[in-house]
Amino acid sequence: MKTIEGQLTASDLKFAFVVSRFNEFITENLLRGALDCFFRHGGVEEQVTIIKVPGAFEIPLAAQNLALSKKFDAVVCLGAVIRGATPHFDYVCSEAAGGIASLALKTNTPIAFGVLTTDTVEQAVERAGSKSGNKGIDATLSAIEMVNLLKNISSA
Ligand code: INI
Repeated sequence: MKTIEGQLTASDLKFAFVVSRFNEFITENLLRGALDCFFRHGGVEEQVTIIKVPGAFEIPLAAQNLALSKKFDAVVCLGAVIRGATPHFDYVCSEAAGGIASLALKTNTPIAFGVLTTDTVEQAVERAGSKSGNKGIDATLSAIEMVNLLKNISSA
């Protein structure tokens, strides 16, 4: 019997972090958590590229170009979509989530979903470095694991 898993080590990995400016007071904290996670798992600054986009709706296009460039081992997508009074929220969420999910399969590249979709600002704050953790950390950890997992699968 054989089990294949991915190690949680980022040394030698090149990562791109796509961050939306919309709700920047939240996304800055997601990025802070994501970078801290990357460095604490052995990643180095020279291997990090940060890409800023206007809003979560624009994340998939930027992530697609990064993945297709083949210059990065993984792309971590960070954003915060907070429900307002109109259905705009639903369109932005579905474009961001659907776009990011299909990209990983289309480009065969680990693309992590660190986009908060919340009903309130408070819920977003809770998930960006306060009482419910930091989704930027979770997304980065899963990307690190997936990069190593894919390497292990191809060398199995
Ligand atoms: N973009 C976000 O990242 N979060 C939001 O909460 C949000 N809301 O609520 O409107 C949002 N809208 C902007 C959108 O992502 C695009 O940038 C815009 O529609 C231009 O294409």
